[in-house]
Amino acid sequence: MKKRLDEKLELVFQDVISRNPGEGEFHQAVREVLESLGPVLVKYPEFRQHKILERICEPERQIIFRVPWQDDQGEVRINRGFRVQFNSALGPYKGGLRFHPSVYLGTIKFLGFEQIFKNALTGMPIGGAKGGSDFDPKHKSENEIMRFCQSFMTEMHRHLGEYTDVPAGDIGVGTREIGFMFGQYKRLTNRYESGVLTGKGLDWGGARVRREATGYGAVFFLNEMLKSRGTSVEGKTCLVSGSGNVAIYTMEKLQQLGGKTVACSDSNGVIFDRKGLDLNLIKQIKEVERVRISEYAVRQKRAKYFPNGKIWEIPCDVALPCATQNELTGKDAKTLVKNGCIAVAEGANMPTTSEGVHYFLDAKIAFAPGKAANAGGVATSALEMQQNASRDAWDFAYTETKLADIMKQIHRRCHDTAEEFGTPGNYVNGANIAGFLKVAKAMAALGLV
Ligand code: NDP
Ligand code: 2IT
Repeated sequence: MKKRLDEKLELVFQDVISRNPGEGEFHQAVREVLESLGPVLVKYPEFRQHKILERICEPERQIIFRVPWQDDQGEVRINRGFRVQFNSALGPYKGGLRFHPSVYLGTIKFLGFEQIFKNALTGMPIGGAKGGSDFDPKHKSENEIMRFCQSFMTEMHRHLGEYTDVPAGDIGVGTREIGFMFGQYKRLTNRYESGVLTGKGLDWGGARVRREATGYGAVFFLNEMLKSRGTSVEGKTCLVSGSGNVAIYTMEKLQQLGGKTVACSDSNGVIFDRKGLDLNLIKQIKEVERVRISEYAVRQKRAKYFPNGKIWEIPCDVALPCATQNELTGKDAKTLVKNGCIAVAEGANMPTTSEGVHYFLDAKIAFAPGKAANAGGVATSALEMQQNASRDAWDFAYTETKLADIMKQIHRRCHDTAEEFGTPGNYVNGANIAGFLKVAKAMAALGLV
């Protein structure tokens, strides 16, 4: 059930609803942060005077633009592009680009809002932003993807820069798309400005471990959380939803640490392999051939494919939702806990509905919210910016050690902050409060801007 907000926070929330009508996910993300902040405003009354909350809920800049392109038949197509530059108190705007037909302004605002606190939690100098388009990359040829990316960047380039705004990937945007956009940015600006995008290929300014970072980071966080409860990933049976970038490298790190993933999914269905999924086969299907996950059951006979199946009904010790927002409901949370699940780490952004989150918190299982658990991706993006700025390229082991350290620190920060504010073990409060405090203090110091 929803937590009550105190009167002043309720007013802030109602104002957000009336200023941003119809943007349900954005309201949800704001409410979830506000629910944690009551005790913070008691301790720091100056934040009220500076109207930090009202300011933090209003993006610094929102850009919406037309993206015209031509398909392979010569037909003109029109999509809508977005970049919401939410907060730059800690550094240049930073956050991914999502290409998915469901994208509208409310999606980008919710993701940009989450990104502010996530980026603050990493301890790196990066502000919060998000962008994307309602373009559907499915069933498009490589040439169509390239033409779309070029058109998208033709408008967006004027708003970017290594000191201004640095996008990366998200759903539907990986190294291939970042390459097409980087090529167009370079052409338009006549600058080889590596630091303007992250998630680049290793041959042209990319950083080792960025591809793996979000998934690896989520498992590092999960393991820290389990260790603080006297156990670890080793020997655990795991569910990982999705089968994209985050899901694949979540499964890889789980496997390296002795966990067994028995199921993953895509938007069409669920794959179940009781002996543990064959990661090489998944990579072949998703990264090389770029086809549907149902193909796994065609090639691995012992596996079962459930079209439209519900992954959260499979018994597990640990669940990692790594696909999309609100994919794990209150009912799913109940089923998971009933089946013995002891920990949930969100690889995706806001994959658990607010009912689900409250259910997990009340059940006192270990629950890691996305803004903490999936921060390894953007943290490694910041490491990529660092390498670009010094024209350096670190090796895999060194970079992975840095990522592991960062995730450990984020865990510690969330853990200790939850305790300090009277809710030990509540990583939702820990992450919201620790992230908020860092940004709020910087905003107060920078004056009324
Ligand atoms: P990908 O595009 O690589 O993969 C997305 C996966 O999620 C696919 O399996 C996709 O299935 C599934 N999916 C997407 N939308 C839906 C939907 N509406 N319903 C059901 N399944 C869906 O994206 P990523 O792995 O990069 O991103 C996954 C999540 O992780 C997102 O929430 C993203 O915001 C978050 N994230 C990503 C980071 C990164 O570095 N990439 C960093 C931090 C968070 P299908 O192919 O059928 O669409
Ligand atoms: O949600 C996220 O943190 C991302 N998609 C990654 C952002 C980034 O800039 O690396």
